[in-house]
Formats: sequence, structure tokens, C-alpha cells
Amino acid sequence: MKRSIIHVDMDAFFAAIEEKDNPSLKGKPVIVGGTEERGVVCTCSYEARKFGVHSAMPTYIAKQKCPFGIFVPVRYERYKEISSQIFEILFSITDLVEPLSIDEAYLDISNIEDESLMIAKKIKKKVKEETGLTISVGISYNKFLAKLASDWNKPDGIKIIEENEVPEILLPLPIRKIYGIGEKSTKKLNGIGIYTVNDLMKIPTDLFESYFGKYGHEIYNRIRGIDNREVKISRKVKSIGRETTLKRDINDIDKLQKYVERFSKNIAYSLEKRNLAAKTLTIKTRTSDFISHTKSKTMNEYFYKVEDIIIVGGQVLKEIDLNLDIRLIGISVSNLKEKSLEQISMF
Ligand code: TTP
Ligand code: MG
Repeated sequence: MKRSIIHVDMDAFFAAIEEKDNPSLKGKPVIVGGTEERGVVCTCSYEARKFGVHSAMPTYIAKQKCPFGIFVPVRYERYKEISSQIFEILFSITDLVEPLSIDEAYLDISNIEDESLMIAKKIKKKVKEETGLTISVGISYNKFLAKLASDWNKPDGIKIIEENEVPEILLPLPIRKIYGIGEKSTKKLNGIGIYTVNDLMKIPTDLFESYFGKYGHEIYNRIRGIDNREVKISRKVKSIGRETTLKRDINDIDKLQKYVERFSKNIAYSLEKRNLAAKTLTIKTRTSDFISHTKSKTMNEYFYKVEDIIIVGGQVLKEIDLNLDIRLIGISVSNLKEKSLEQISMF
């Protein structure tokens, strides 16, 4: 199955938070980092980047390059606070989130029915609304390309890389842009006349190992747009679920069953990615009077297959009081445990 992966990365993260908390800094060359003589720059605003300032640059050099820069000390606790707010937004989209750093993550949205571009826009909008900050989002069918895409038109970027565009996008790129090719390898390769991905494409497989060591094979694939790394999820979850507010309030059980089916697919996919099985299924509804209700069913056996989730979901749905119209429906599974190899379907 072709995957759909999103990579998100906040823009000038620490500096953007400093501007948010002190609006008089907005649009100015803000440089966050060790302010003492021997300190280094953590990051800086895009305004400061115009002067050649960048992360990891010694502060005294940044002062030379940008004498009117506004140097502010690091407030790590505050950045972590905003970071958790952002991750909460990401986890509200899917539980298949792999955090990479304080401001960066991968999301596997392969099994969400909405169009990936729409999901990306939703993330951007929510982040803006809830934090006032901008995030750049890249979408593609693997991690490498999604990350490349999020960097494509930073700040406040959004970019999708489709499979048929890959050669035209990758071939002209300088090799340093390829994840895994560092400064050292770039220098070495430039020395033998290799500057772009197009130049690198001409090198035979076996030479990649000698240039890049154990990552040789991965880089060989990467420049061809191939990257099979999975989105790694580590957070322990207690339940997995999806919910939606309906476009119009309804009480038609067949229509509601369609939502059960759609969400069951998402849930089965998430369970599979986490190698989990569930024992309990809960349907949450909110009726037109804005009151929330839940109905649960716990089975004797663990279940994880989409057809099983649909069956249990259908059983729970039948028990729901449909006298009032429903405005929101959600399904979740809980009582989770790691799936054993011999696990078989209960049906
Ligand atoms: P980045 O995402 O690399 O940078 P950024 O968010 O500031 O800017 P961009 O728009 O290019 O994404 O890193 C996220 C935060 O991590 C950054 O705001 C500060 C911190 N950081 C350091 O402290 N030291 C470093 O060398 C780097 C690269 C980042
Ligand atoms: Mg960033």
C-alpha cells in the first residue's frame, strides 16, 4: 500500500516563541542562545538569518554579523510547554506520531480518509489558532521526501511531493540536501566533481558503501526516492480512537454504521502499527442537545481485525438511543495488550 507521511517542523521555534511572548520583538533580528561571550546561537528569526546568523554559530560571531541583533537568553521550560501543546494537536489527528525533536515530528496518515493536503492545512490552522505560531508541513509517500517537502518553502510552508515529480525535484538538488549526507561527505564528493543528486546517480551501488559506510545502501535508495522506514511510535497508549462532528445532525443507523466502518479501518491500522489488540470498544455520541453519551462493550477475547471491530462496533451502535439526533460520533478501543503471534480472530 502506498503510504502517506507528513513531516512537520515549527518555524524558527525558540525565536518565534520569544516574539510571541514579547510582541515588540516581532519582525526584528531575534537571536536566541547563550548571550555570554562564549555562548552559541540556538536559533534566530528569519530576519536575523538574512545577516548570515544560524544555529550553532558562536554568539560573538553572530554579534559581528548582526550588530543590531536582539540577543535573548534561552527559556527551555517555556519552549517545552508550547511543544506539548503542538504535540497534542498532532495526536488529535492520529496516534501514529513520531516525535523527532522539540519542534519536529512525522505522522503516518495513510489510513485517514481525508485528503492529505486537507489534513496538512488543518494542522497549520490549529497550530496557528492555538499557539499563534507557524509550522511548515511536508507531505509525501515516505519519510525522506516528507521531510524534504516541509523544508521546501519554509517558513509557513506547505508542500506535497508526488511520486511522478520525484526525479525533477531530486536530480538538481545539491547533495548536502540529502538526509544522511553530511558536510564531510559533501566536501569529499565535491572534490571528485559530484555536486548534485544527478551527478551522484551515476555512481554504481558498490561505491556508495565506500563513500557513506553502512548508510551507503540507504542513500543509494533515498536519491531514487525510496525510503521504507516506518513512522516509529513509542508513546504507550491506553486507547485508540477517532471521532468526528457530523456535517448535519442525524439519527439514521445505517448512516452511523458507515462512520463505524470508516473509523474501524483507521483503528485497525493503528492497532496493527502498534502490534496491539483490544478487548473493549466504546462509542461516544453527542446528541443535538450537546450532551455526551458513551456505550461500551467488553468482549471475552481480544480483537484487532477491521471486520471484527466493525462487528463489535455495530453491536454497540444498536444499543444507542437514537431518539435525539446525533451531532458527534466517535469510536475507541481500549483494554489494549500486545498481540501475540498465535493471536487469532475471535470470529
Ligand atoms: P530547528 O527546527 O532546526 O530550527 P528552527 O525551528 O529554529 O528553524 P526552522 O524554521 O529552520 O525550522 O530546531 C528547533 C529548535 O531547536 C530551535 O528553535 C532551537 C533548537 N536548536 C538548538 O538549540 N541548537 C541547534 O543547533 C539547532 C539546530 C536547534
Ligand atoms: Mg524548526
